[in-house]
Amino acid sequence: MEQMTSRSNKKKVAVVGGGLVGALNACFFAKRGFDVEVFETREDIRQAKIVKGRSINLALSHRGRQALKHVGMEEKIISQGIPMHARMIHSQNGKQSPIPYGKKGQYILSVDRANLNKQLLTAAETYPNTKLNFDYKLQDWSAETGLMTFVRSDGLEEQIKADLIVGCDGAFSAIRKQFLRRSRFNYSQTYIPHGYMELTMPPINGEFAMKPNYLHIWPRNTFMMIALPNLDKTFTCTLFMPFEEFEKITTGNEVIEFFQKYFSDAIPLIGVDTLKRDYFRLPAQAMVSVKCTPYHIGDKCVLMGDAAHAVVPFYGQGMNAGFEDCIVFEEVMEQFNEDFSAVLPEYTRVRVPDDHAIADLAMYNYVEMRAHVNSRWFLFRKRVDNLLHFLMPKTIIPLYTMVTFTRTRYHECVERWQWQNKVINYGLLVSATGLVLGGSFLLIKNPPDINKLIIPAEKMWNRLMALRTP
Ligand code: FAD
Ligand code: EGO
Repeated sequence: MEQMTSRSNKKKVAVVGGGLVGALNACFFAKRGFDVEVFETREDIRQAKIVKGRSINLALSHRGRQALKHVGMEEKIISQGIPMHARMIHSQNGKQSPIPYGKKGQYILSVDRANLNKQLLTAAETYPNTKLNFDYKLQDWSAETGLMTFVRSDGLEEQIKADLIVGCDGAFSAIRKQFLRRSRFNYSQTYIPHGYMELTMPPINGEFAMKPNYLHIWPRNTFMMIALPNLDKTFTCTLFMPFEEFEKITTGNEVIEFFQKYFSDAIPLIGVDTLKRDYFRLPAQAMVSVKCTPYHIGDKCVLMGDAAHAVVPFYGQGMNAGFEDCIVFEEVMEQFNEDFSAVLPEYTRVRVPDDHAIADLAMYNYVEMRAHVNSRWFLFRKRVDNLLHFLMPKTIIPLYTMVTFTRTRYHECVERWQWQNKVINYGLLVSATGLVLGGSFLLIKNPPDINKLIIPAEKMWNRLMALRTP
């Protein structure tokens, strides 16, 4: 057994998973002076020769940015992101309509996942009290002793102990397996019927094929496609549809036929040959929603990011929520003087309602979008949202705005949204009542000539009678 080498009298924190949340969390713990070690299954992506074929990008918004700011990384990441000031809605006939996200400074950023991950790992490494270990796959750990067992690709096993284990190992977390064996641990996971596939839209004549500073959306009810811009002037298109539908398409010509029907404007932009090829490069990927509680075991272990709450990607909040987890943990650490036996239960208490709320909101968007949202409805809904906000800026704030551009606790966004809906419904009721009363008042003030009403009624009666055949 190997004890993590002590570089100070500070406690030792093992961060399991060197993905987005793990790498950021290492910075947070290192900044507080802990002895931090990160353990990541994969090789160091900064040295990886085989660059993965797909360049997936993500929408970074306010919550994620605030977390990056805490560790001094905001400016650097922003400078490598592409602002998206509005959605661009693509109608079936090819028409494009922009709908701004909000006021001028309100935009989301398209960032490259691999680049973000690399930058965060490098930032973590600059702290002298941090060590990164790649090719370390957590196999098992003991909730009693805190002893972790890692396997390496050469088959060797290593056992390591830490004062605190931070599980940031993603939606299929190995750390979470020990939680599942315990009493009073609640867990649910749901695979949705949709899968997703990423397709690259290359530049045309060295320029972006579409306007770059937008989140491009093709809402077609159950078939949805989005595109986010990349620094290399490509777009990454993500096609969402039921696995059943993915399976129906088996030849290149069927791909084109399908796109012809639903996303015809994208065919010349992606290119017929590229489309025929890329569609079959990788099978559609699954999406899972995971909710659980509590997030901790005693003073030993805590889950963050997708390990605690995988959400479906229909709000663009998964990473943002995971990054915000790090801020919330930091705040609780401050409040309870880094006493893990108090910090961990408090973290569960404050964070679970918010992570569960965003998991529900993301699932709600999925259900709503696949059921009724085509391009007309999308435009109508967002225009109504923007109009109501313009008329009553203090009272009505669109839900998407609260979630994306503020740090209002997710569960409060939901409560506030429900309250606003009541206000709007009350407003509609009052207007409708007003119309009826106003109409009645006008009728009383200017009573119509009774004969003008009776004569047409009589005529109608006679006609009806004439229709009667004995
Ligand atoms: P991960 O990124 O999954 O990282 C987990 C890490 O742990 C990995 O590096 C893995 O190798 C490692 N690991 C796993 N098991 C072990 C083990 N046993 N031992 C050691 N290491 C291990 N979020 C947004 O905010 N905006 C978006 O626009 C957005 N778009 C998305 C689109 C799609 C199609 C999908 C699927 C997700 C999207 N998300 C988005 C969500 C986002 O990808 C995740 O929330 C985010 O990656 C979570 O980070 P994480 O570090 O918790 O997990
Ligand atoms: C009526 C109209 C009801 C992710 C519109 C609901 C999500 C939902 C996947 C967009 C933006 C970042 C995203 C909006 C709605 C990312 C997002 C939205 C998608 C799909 C996404 C919006 C990556 C839902 N944000 N969003 O308001 O622009 O509205 F279309 Cl499929």
